[in-house]
Amino acid sequence: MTESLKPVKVLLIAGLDNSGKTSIAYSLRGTRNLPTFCKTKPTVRRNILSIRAYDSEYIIWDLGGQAAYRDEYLENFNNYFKGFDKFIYVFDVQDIERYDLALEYYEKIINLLKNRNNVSDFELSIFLHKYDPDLNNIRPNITDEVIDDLKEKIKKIIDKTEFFYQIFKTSIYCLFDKTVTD
Ligand SMILES: Nc1nc2c(ncn2[C@@H]2O[C@H](COP(=O)(O)OP(=O)(O)O)[C@@H](O)[C@H]2O)c(=O)[nH]1
Ligand SMILES: [Mg+2]
Repeated sequence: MTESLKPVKVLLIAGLDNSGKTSIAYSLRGTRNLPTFCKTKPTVRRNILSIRAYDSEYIIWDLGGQAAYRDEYLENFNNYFKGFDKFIYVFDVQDIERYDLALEYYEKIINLLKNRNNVSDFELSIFLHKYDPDLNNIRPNITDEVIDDLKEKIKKIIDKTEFFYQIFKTSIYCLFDKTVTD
């Protein structure tokens, strides 16, 4: 009997440098321990992780976010943005000074994707990342209004009626959950 081929799902993660892409990739892989997070260095070009879970194989392409790489991806867009099932774009909510730059990069990617015929071949998720549980205390300047304003700007770039996507608040610091049950 021949073993049936396992489906492969490809996830592509992009965003500015330091937005948390590599940490998210490790979290998705389940390597969520402290030494792993302490080891993350700026990603050189791209980082590829492979994960086997249940009866599928997942490949995560983590695209390095520094300016030189961003330019390279946009210039040779079709070499990098091809054959993926899910695209995750990461905004660092704690990096208010670079919201505009992050939006600009996001818009450029979306416009290039829109110019293709197969825009609906994949799912799009947007992560408002570093939305840590104690964000209100550690960064009181990041108010609900600031986040809402960012969300509005994201929605203006591409409307959900044109292409469906979801926006999530994410953080790597949610590993331990404590809920009263009794
Ligand atoms: N506060 C906070 N820091 C994070 C979070 N995720 C990643 N970081 C930190 O952000 C920095 C950049 O992370 P990294 O994954 O290398 O970002 P990348 O350049 O986008 O791959 C590191 O110091 C991480 O520890 C998060 O959810 N909350
Ligand atoms: Mg990285």
